[in-house]
Amino acid sequence: MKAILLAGGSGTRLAPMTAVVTKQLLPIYDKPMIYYPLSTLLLAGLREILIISTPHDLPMIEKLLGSGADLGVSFSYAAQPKPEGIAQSLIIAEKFLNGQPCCLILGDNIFYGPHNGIEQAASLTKGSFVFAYRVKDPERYGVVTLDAAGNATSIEEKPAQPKSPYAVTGLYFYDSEAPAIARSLKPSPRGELEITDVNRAYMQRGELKVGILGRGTAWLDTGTPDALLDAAQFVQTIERRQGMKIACIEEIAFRKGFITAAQLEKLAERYGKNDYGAYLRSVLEE
Ligand code: TTP
Repeated sequence: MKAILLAGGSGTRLAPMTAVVTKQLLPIYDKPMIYYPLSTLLLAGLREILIISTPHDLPMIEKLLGSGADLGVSFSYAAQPKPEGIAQSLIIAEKFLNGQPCCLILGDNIFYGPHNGIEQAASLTKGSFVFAYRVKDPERYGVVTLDAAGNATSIEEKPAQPKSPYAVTGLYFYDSEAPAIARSLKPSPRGELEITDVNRAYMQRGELKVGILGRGTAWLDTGTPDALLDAAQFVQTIERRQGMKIACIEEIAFRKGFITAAQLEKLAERYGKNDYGAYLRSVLEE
């Protein structure tokens, strides 16, 4: 399965922090935001990743992440000229996907906790799979209801009266039909190709499965100043307590066997004596 990391958008809620740089390059505690969704993909074993951002931000993201070769993975890059919706990423990615199923993750979503469900979803070949998470303010998200077998029974974008507390998270798995479905959509009143409409199309075919991320999992989005700070403090709390890093992409690449110890050592050298470099060396010594 191939993966798409969508890291554009306008970031209006975070302005002026996003006046000259995409939110995905803002820090969440000790690393750029984009490392977090990227780590989710790597932990799921996905190694062929298309990164989509604005024409302005794409060169900076490419400078940060490069070809992926030093992590034993492959990054490709594509621009989304205007933020015309999350579902548009499936159209932009169509050539890259080349008829394969895909995983789409949003650049401002942080997942922390057991990853087994996500790894399993990455073997999907037919239909679609999304993750739902219980939140206090479902009206801000796509909201889904499901039956006992995990089939979606309704899905609505930002409903005034949510039918359930379950928000659809920014991690989606689709079969090879997704780009064609996205192409068949009309823009919503807010002028976007809505990912909820892609999901609804699958639901209408009886092909939208929903997995609940349990209360032992943290799903954070980072679109507002408060959410950004909450996420940073969450990461700081766990990292300080455990002495282990969340979303350290070099460590993940090593533990997954994408790179050798010698390659990790070389990556550590980049950071000299700073804490990040020391951490990478501690992984090697373990
Ligand atoms: P949003 O948070 O919905 O939008 P935004 O990032 O533009 O922020 P704001 O609402 O404050 O203006 O986007 C969710 C994620 O999807 C985020 O990582 C950006 C990304 N995105 C795109 O890359 N292109 C798009 O067209 C849209 C709508 C979102």
